[in-house]
Amino acid sequence: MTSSADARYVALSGGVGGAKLALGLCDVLADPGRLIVVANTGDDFEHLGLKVCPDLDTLTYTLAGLANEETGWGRAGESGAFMEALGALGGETWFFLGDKDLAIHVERTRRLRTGESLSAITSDLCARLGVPARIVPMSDDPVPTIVETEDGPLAFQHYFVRERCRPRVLGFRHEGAAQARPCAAFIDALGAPGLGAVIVCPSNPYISIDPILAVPGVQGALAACRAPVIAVSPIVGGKAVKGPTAKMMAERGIAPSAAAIARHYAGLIDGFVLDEADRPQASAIAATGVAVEVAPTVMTSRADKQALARTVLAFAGRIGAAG
Ligand code: FO1
Repeated sequence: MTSSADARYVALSGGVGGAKLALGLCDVLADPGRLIVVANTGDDFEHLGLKVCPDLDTLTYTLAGLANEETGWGRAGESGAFMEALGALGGETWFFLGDKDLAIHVERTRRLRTGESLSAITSDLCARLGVPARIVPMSDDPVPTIVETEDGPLAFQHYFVRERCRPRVLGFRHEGAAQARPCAAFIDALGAPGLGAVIVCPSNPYISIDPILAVPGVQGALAACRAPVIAVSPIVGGKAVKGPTAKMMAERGIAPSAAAIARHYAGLIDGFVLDEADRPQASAIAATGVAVEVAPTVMTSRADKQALARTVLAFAGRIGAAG
């Protein structure tokens, strides 16, 4: 384990919550080029003939300083002329594609059709937009998340946006996972010397992190990697900081808590960061053999993001030094 300024870091992330910590990491690392952010692509879908990759784009816009800070997804200063015109023609408007945002879907789709890989396209678009870290999709192969609900199976964005997470969730499927290969840059980073930590961002474990773990080879590479794997709880005070994590847990018979998140990641993580509000759960989590850090985890300001990033890096350094 390398605790010096030249350590490399891998972060596993979904969209909005994960991107906040990734931004904090970029801010506090001496060289953000040493951070590789692995994005969930289970949310990806084809819509209006375009390949849409919401978590990749949320990470890209956030790290490029272009994100819409109100929604967390999409671009700042966005307009909706395309959606309005589409609606007037009777087209599908349940999924909002802003006028500026449209460009990334059109350009990615065009390049995918020429045979370029999603990871190569992402690297190039990130460089063009000035993203300081490396962002890679978990896989170049499609692994769409299917949400099994009381209304039947739903494609992820149909569940999440069109149905507003209303149907009760029975489970999740990661379609195509068995045939998928992880991105080479991701697996190489886990095996590379000088890895300081793997950080599981405070994203939804079911729909953002589990799809990454479902890609064959990922869990083995995480188990083999010598750096500490540290997760940050997306649940604070029994509620999700954002999104349907708590609702999904309750629907699956799991009382939403930071401790339940730590249990979900049992066997994968060496360290767990939970919020001050959940301090009473710390000793029970520590008793399972996982190192525990209690810290403010709600990231409202830029300073909050940087503070949590510093906490996670220092925690990783201590675990690494002890191991
Ligand atoms: N989320 C919404 O709730 N409504 C939308 O219309 C919507 C459009 C959208 C367009 C591009 C994009 O990159 C993300 C978008 N999101 C939208 C967010 C996205 O559906 C989810 O936040 C993620 O998939 C969950 O991480």
